[in-house]
Amino acid sequence: MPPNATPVNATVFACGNPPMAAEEHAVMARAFAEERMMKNTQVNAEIPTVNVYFQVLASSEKPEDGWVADDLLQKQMDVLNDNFNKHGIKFQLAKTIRTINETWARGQDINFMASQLRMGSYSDLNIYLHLNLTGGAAGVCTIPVPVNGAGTYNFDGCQILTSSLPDDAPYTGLNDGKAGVHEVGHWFGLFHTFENGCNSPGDYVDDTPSEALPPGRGCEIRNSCPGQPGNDPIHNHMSYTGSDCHTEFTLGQQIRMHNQWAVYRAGR
Ligand SMILES: [Ca+2]
Ligand SMILES: [Ca+2]
Ligand SMILES: [Zn+2]
Repeated sequence: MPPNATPVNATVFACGNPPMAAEEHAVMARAFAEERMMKNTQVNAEIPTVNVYFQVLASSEKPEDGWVADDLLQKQMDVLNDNFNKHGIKFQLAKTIRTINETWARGQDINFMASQLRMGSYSDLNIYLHLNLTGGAAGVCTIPVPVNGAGTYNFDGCQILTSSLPDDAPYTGLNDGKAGVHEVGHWFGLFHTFENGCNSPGDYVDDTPSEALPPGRGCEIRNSCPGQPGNDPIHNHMSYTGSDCHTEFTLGQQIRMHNQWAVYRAGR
């Protein structure tokens, strides 16, 4: 392979999602206030089994060029279900689409890519698998927004590195599928637990302790915001600690995901 075709084997978890924008602050503040008023009664709001479209972007039909085998995709499905089922969210594989396109496999021109490839409705999840992503991220994903024509709709979905899939060869790297779990958390309207650093209201979720921005790596217990209650949420999927530390969503995040689904994705 030419030098620029070497797949990125991410070993440190990082995500390409930017800090919360001003309009997102407004949306989250409203959700936060509404959930408090409802006293969390919508925790069991039904989410139908979510269809997953895997969009495999490869530079050739060789496995090392991103042509991911079905069993590996099934393992990623299993990791998603293992981590979301306990929160009332289930996934089923709808279709796998494999596309040979060197540019897209390298994470370039992805808006045009999505406009060409995205499948299903706004309640269906497209997961794009790339050899590289901009800035060395392991993934990036859209958050739910009001559907306003094909423009917003087409760009909806998650991008993750092929090397973050839960397996070894030929894609070494994170190897646990947790990057996918984190990105799908964004797809359901969750933000990073270090949003706003130590400043209230943090990520607008009550039961995720604040952590400094950016949080430290590694799974050791720490308290980067001593002025705020609780130790850092090192085991939270929406933290940056390291995907091997990531084991949980909180009840508050579960409620947020269900409510964001009901507001933005259900029936759309
Ligand atoms: Ca919080
Ligand atoms: Ca603290
Ligand atoms: Zn993220």
